[in-house]
Amino acid sequence: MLRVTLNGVQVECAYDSTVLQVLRANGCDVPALCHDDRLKPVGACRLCMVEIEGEPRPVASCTTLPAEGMVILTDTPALRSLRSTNLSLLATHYPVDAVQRDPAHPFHRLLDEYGVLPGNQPRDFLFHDASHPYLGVDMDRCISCYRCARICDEVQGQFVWWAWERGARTHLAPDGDTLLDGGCVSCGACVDSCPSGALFDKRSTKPERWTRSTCVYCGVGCQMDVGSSNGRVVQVRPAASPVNRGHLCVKGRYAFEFNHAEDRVTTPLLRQDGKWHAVSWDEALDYTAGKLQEIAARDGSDAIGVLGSARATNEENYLAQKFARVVLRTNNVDCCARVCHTPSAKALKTMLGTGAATNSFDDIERTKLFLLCGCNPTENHPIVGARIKQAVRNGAQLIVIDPRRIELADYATLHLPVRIGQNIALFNAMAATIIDEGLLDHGFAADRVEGLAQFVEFIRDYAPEKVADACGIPADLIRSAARLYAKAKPAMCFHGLGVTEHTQGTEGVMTLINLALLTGNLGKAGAGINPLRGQNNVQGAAQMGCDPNSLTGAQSISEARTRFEAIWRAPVPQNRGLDLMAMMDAAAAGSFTALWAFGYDVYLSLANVNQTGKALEKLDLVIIQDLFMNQTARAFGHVFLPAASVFEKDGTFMNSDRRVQRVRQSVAPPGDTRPDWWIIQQLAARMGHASQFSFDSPQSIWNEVRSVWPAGAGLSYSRLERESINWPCPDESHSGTPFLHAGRFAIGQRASLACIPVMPTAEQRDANYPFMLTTGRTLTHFNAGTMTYRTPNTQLQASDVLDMATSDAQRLGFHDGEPVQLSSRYGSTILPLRLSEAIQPGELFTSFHHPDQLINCVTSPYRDRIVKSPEYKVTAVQVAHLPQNING
Ligand SMILES: Nc1nc2c(c(=O)[nH]1)N[C@H]1C(S)=C(S)[C@@H](COP(=O)(O)OP(=O)(O)OC[C@H]3O[C@@H](n4cnc5c(=O)[nH]c(N)nc54)[C@H](O)[C@@H]3O)O[C@H]1N2
Ligand SMILES: Nc1nc2c(c(=O)[nH]1)N[C@H]1C(S)=C(S)[C@@H](COP(=O)(O)OP(=O)(O)OC[C@H]3O[C@@H](n4cnc5c(=O)[nH]c(N)nc54)[C@H](O)[C@@H]3O)O[C@H]1N2
Ligand code: SF4
Ligand code: SF4
Ligand code: FES
Ligand SMILES: [Mo]
Repeated sequence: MLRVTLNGVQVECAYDSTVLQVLRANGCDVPALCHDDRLKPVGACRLCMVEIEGEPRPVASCTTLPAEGMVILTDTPALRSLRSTNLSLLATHYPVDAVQRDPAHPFHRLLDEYGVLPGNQPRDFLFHDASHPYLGVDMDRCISCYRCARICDEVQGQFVWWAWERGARTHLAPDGDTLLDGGCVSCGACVDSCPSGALFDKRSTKPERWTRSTCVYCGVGCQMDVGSSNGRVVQVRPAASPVNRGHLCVKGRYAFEFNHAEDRVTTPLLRQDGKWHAVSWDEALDYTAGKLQEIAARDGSDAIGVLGSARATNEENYLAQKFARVVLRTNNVDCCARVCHTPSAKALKTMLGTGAATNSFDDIERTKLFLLCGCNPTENHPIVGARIKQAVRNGAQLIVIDPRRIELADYATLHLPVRIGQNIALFNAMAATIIDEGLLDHGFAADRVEGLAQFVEFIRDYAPEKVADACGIPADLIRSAARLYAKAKPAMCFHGLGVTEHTQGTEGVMTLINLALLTGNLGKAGAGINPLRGQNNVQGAAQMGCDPNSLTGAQSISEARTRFEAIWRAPVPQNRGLDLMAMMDAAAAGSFTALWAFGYDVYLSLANVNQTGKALEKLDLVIIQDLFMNQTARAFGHVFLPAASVFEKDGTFMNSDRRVQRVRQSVAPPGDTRPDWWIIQQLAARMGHASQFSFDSPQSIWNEVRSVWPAGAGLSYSRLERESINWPCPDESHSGTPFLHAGRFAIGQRASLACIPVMPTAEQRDANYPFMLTTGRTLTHFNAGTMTYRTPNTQLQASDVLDMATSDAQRLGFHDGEPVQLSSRYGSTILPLRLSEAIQPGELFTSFHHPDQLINCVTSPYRDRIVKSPEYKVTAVQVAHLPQNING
């Protein structure tokens, strides 16, 4: 620590702080208009000036470091006069009427404090844009601090704002007619940083209170402050946390209006004679309990199943699986992790011993190289995407393996547009290169790797030259990628559904783990194999035990049975539980008759709608617990239980890098909606299990979770209040585990390499179905679309679109924007076509978010060979003009 004298008082400060930080830490409030903690200081506005003894002139405190014994003055007549002069220069063009309209604005108060009148001088040029649904622009109020441009460059990495012209004519504007034309992704960071009101949120209701919580959308787990007024969410602001560091994406920041949508279901509903009727909770719960008991007596416990929700809290998912096991007496419980990263969890658990991301997001700034495989972070995990971009700008290298030229491919050292479905051939060829060219990490292999000799034999068949044609990647590019990955240390791998959602999904992840084992990229900072998990709590839903084969904490039923039986005071069922896909198959076959799905739109989101429909229509009881009448409820529901949203309840989520973070209630649940945990407990009580389901709060549920899950025992609510901890965290003095497998794997000293031969999927192109379709996501919409399509994000994107290579479109006479018929061997839908340079000829891409387009009409019935995730990423299709377009 250093000691300095601040306005006559001695204070201590850290070596690496700036003088401005010292002032602020000591409650000394100097104006600092061009400063933002998230940005590199530039010292441009000259308002934060201070006098330092021995310095001939005042200095900018934001760009000055303290020194031992420094004597600092912040408020002298000379400084006040200097600030006043500088402020009037900044306000030369500032409009007077803006001040009159809103005198309480911080910038206007500052003008007032320094007696500065806005100059009100006309401007030569002004950028106007009234078209953005969220961002308001009034560049008349720009004071040229460039915070918008800097935060857009330095944090979001979008480079939308440019300073045009010189001297007095200098002005900020995007390179395009509108912000969106200029590449804006609507993150709101520039609005957040702008001190003058030139950029502002169009939705202007002032919050009465702010509540710290976790984002309701993706698995990044951004921390946010939710502003509410009159029982409504009216604003969201980013919070400083290790995950998002004061930044959000368009969904977290702006897409909250679904919460107050007019068609939010706010009373329990029962379907009678084909029509929904509003009923009381007593009626709904009595009916549901009675029906479940009747079905259990008639068809047996194993004819019933529960699907937990990746959108609900850990506490609620814990209760959901406990309900299945204790009340229904079945292990038939699963969640939508089945369809996305169960392959990752299975591969990581099998090979390394823990089925979760090995490293933490903190390592993004520590790694030398990113290997991105089948994930699209700038759209699907935007805060991770933005951090990767900045790390690459700061010198890290990047390899992108994705059939499409995703945004990050523009930043990549190498982009390998692997042919859809050919990951394993490619990853094996990279492994073959590492062996062949002597790039193996010998020390690591000797210490920690098993099965090398056998692997060396096996991998000979996968020399890049042998598989290049199949993967669609030239052999020398495969070799370059392998060399780059093997030589840059540490190297960090992130992967997504482009690896997992295949018939060889689990095996695809195993071949990635091989690469990390061969190069020693495990058990250290800045390395690892990291699935980018999907929803806000998909990691948690599975970890809490919404999985037929494991109990809370991914503990095997046979090993952990005694612990759970003691705490639950009930036997853990003996049956081999059905996973989600097995439940569907059993339903179609008639041996599974009741399903309770909460926060999961099964019908819309499972592959092959036709097949899903045939299963769901056979069920005698479909209980849906959701915010909205989702597609499953609409078509097949018998009971609808209206749930409170994430904004309306307390609890915790578990993010992609194993952090448990608090969710806090901001507004009251509307109408008769109730938190999922309340609903589950009520039903359990009606079915004779009140004593095991009598928790009075999410915290008391969480304390039971901690008692059954040793690796989570240290994560008390009181710690979560002030810390962000990655599990394993076995006790309250443990500081958490940012990276796994240090020194030793969870599975043992050594991990075994996996010899995985390529087994082509049965889904192949032919003359009738000449295109290969892959499906995924877009930035502005989220999964089943129930939430984002009820927000102004629809103005950013109105529907799913089909991306086709421009060369294919020209060859076949398709036009940009034309609605086309997309058909596979399984079904058909209509959607607009978009010409794209990002997609390879012969391949197509679309998202699956819009309920009307129901893309899963088209996807195939094939599944991962090991954990059964649907093969959403590979479908042979044809594209045709609509009849009216041919005629007209
Ligand atoms: N904006 C937004 N964000 C989301 C979601 C959302 O709906 N919208 N959903 C959330 C959820 S649930 C999840 S699971 C995550 C998923 O996040 P990601 O894993 O990033 O999701 P996808 O877009 O489905 O697929 C990623 C990439 O796989 C590529 N791909 C397709 N086939 C192949 C292949 O054969 N090989 C390789 N190497 N790549 C291939 C696609 O081109 C695509 O760019 O996103 C989460 N975040
Ligand atoms: N073609 C194709 N299909 C896919 C995929 C793909 O890549 N391609 N990806 C698959 C993947 S990875 C996933 S994860 C699934 C996602 O599919 P889903 O899990 O069905 O989609 P979500 O939109 O995440 O959320 C489901 C429901 O949760 C509700 N909900 C939100 N918050 C709460 C809450 O607090 N309580 C309750 N009870 N309900 C709540 C929402 O209203 C919504 O109806 O889609 C899969 N489908
Ligand atoms: S909203 Fe985000 S992407 Fe758009 S201009 Fe502002 S900082 Fe840049
Ligand atoms: S990156 Fe994910 S968690 Fe963060 S604001 Fe966006 S949707 Fe929310
Ligand atoms: S805040 Fe220090 S010069 Fe602007
Ligand atoms: Mo997912």
